[in-house]
Amino acid sequence: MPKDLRSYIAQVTSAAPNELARVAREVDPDLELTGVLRKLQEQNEYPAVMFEKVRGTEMPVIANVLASRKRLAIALETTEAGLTREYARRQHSPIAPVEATDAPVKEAVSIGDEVDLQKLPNIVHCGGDGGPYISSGVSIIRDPDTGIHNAGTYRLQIKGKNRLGIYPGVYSHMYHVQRKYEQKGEGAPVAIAVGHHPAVYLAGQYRGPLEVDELDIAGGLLGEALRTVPCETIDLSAPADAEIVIEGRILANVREHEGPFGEYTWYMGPAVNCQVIEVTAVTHRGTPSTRTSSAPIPSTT
Ligand SMILES: Cc1cc2nc3c(=O)[nH]c(=O)nc-3n(C[C@H](O)[C@H](O)[C@H](O)COP(=O)(O)O)c2cc1C
Ligand SMILES: [Mn+2]
Repeated sequence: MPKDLRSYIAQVTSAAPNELARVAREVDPDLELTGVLRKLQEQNEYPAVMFEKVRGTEMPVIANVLASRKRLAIALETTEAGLTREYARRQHSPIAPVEATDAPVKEAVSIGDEVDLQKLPNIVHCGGDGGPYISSGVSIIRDPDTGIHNAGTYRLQIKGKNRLGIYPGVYSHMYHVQRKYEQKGEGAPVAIAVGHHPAVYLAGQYRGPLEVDELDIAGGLLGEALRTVPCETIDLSAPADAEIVIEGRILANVREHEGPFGEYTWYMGPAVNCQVIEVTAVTHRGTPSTRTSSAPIPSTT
């Protein structure tokens, strides 16, 4: 069994059941999920929270996945005391991805006009946000000069059926690589994996030189090769065991109003003028083995 969000949830459920809370009743995607997290936070509690029913979508949502050292230790198969050392060891032991022969993420495929981002959980996180956001996707881009992959989490504003705002800071590799395409007048193919093993998210936070392939880092942190599969509509591969993959292109020479967004710092991140993704396909998984609902498990912060 490849390591993915589902295997990780199963691992947490057996190793530390108190680390996962479930909300069975329907919640409103507009501020209610984050309201629940905030209440827990006020009690100094940070369980992963599975929202089983979110109004307006078939998909459950899991939040707070990476919010405790105990759960991070479970993710890296170590102890809390050993976490830093094990992270460092894995970070320095990259493993190249392998192309998967089967791809759970292709169980449902929407291409072109079939794409509707509004069928995904459209979560409004904070009062004053510019709209619904996908706050924890791992966006993957490939350097057109070297073929090296870069991964990171950037806030993604849902702007319509097939349009996302993406805000890569000017310091980020994502920004730098996207500009390389733009200087040739080309859109930048990007694949966004939503819902995967925490190690894949940690790889997105890796800060190293541009020459390091962050899919190799994902493999190192996972402790096994990341399984990838070619995208449907762009020349790029994406994680085969993600819950959802969103494919598209960052449009060249287009900047649009995006934000504001209530940030992890507890301050409002201001509205900015930034890049836009035209989404060309959404693929996702079907029935999770760990639950009875017939939907994949995207995640949010
Ligand atoms: C939940 C979350 C949201 C983030 N949102 C953004 C964002 O909107 N823009 C950004 O530039 N960085 C954001 N970051 C930080 C980047 O993911 C991080 O700096 C990453 O290492 C950048 O990778 P890169 O330099 O390879 O592009 C976010 C991180 C997390 C965990
Ligand atoms: Mn990078």
